[in-house]
Amino acid sequence: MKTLVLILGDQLSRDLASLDGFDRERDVVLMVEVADETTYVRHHKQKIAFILSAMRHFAAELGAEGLAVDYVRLDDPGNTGSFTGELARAVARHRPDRIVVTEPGEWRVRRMMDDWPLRLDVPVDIRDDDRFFCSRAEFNAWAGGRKSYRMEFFYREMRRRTGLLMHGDEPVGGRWNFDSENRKRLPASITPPPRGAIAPDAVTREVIAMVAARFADHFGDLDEFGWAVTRRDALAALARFVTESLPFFGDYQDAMARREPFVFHALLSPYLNVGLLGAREVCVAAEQAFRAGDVPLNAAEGFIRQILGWREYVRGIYWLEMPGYAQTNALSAQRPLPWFYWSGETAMNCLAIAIADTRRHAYAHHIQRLMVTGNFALLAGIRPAEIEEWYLVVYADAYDWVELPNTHGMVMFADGGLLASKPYAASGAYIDRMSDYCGSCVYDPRIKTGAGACPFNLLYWNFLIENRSVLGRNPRLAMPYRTLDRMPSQRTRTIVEEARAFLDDLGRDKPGPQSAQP
Ligand code: DLZ
Repeated sequence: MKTLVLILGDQLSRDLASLDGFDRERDVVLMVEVADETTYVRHHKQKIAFILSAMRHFAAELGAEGLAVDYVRLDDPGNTGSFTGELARAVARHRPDRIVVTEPGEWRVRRMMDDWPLRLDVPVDIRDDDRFFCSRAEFNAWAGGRKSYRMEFFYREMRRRTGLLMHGDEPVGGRWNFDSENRKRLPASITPPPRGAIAPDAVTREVIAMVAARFADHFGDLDEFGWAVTRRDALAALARFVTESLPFFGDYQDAMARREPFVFHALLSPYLNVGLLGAREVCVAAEQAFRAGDVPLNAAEGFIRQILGWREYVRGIYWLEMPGYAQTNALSAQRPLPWFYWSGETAMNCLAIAIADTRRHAYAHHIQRLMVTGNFALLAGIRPAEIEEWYLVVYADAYDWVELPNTHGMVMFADGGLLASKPYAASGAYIDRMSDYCGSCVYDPRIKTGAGACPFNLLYWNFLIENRSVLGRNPRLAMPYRTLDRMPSQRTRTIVEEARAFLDDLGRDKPGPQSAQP
């Protein structure tokens, strides 16, 4: 039986389920660069260059191993621009008895696959993506019957199941979670290691030139492209992270610094999400470094929790709750995304820095995403679908399965608390405590209202006031609501007035209603 194995751009793993049983004598791998995938949202230029270059390298590696690979480039004549169209052409070329594919990461593509057997007149075998610790069926079994889900309980279950950082039945160190030790500000005396950017090779340079020409009007710069595009280089990046950054990762996990866009973060998420690295090997590397005494427990645990806990948890929720999940809007947020998310032109220094970092690197670290760009979108009541698209566009690691729950649930609380127990709303004081951004800002986080007041302060209290009917009884917000209730009514009136004036002004920086994203 001749099999055509379709490998998608985020399935670049040699141990992919769809490659199981591949017959080198008969079978063919198909990989396709298609316009639909490069433009269904207007991805950051670096994201496109990263994926296409990694795809080309992966195809070459399979070819060098002796597998027959049919690779369609974006500018190949006759390229139909879609997965379905390219599969139809490949079926005509190869006349396979069946198509095998690993289930995709996105609901959108999964729906597309439902049509393939009929459209292509070939049976299609869609295999589970077993590159995750927790299968979709296992997650559904865990979630079954719960009204809301909590990452912490899922994470403990996963620690028990995998034995990672376990001592028998007990968590190593006697606690499951060391988050409270991971909130230090970055002192001036500590300099994180340089990023370890990888110089683009000839293949990557060719892709970069093509992306620069074809996607010139997409957001983002290509100049500092430094991503690994092969498994070998991704493994080297992992090794480098474990020795140079992981020892400090825990302490400074939440820190933000003007001149340090990466602090001690791993920058491994793009590699994990396209399959150049596996979740298990990454967690095992962190655990081994801890057990060897090279890395403190708060660092190893904090890092492993992101992958074994959070990453698996959001994927489980995505597949469990889609497609309805994307439609909810618990806080009825309706404001359009301010233009400065694309231009970076805002007087709020923290936002300007996070957006500039994003433009340069197709990357911002977790706390910039959650507590700066995300916190602002939450407090300003940005329409969830607009900020979700922004996150999907701008980050090299963003795919719907991981971006949507993180933004819709964790950042925007648009699911009403299904995924997280409270909205991550914070005033300017939080940003000031965790960063060096505020010192050079025109706004002052210590000023609550009036001239120079940090907009995050106004918006924070205004957010609590405006959303009282939904959030007022949330036990995790009891303290801020008590503080609010003790405020003199004149003060709350001033806050609301000034917050509204600020929000009304936000739309004015946008060049025009239908203006394309840059
Ligand atoms: C994100 C992306 C881009 C930009 N381009 C391609 C492509 O040309 N070919 C491809 O196979 N995959 C691409 N991808 C990744 C897909 O969008 C991703 O595989 C699906 O969204 C399923 O998760």
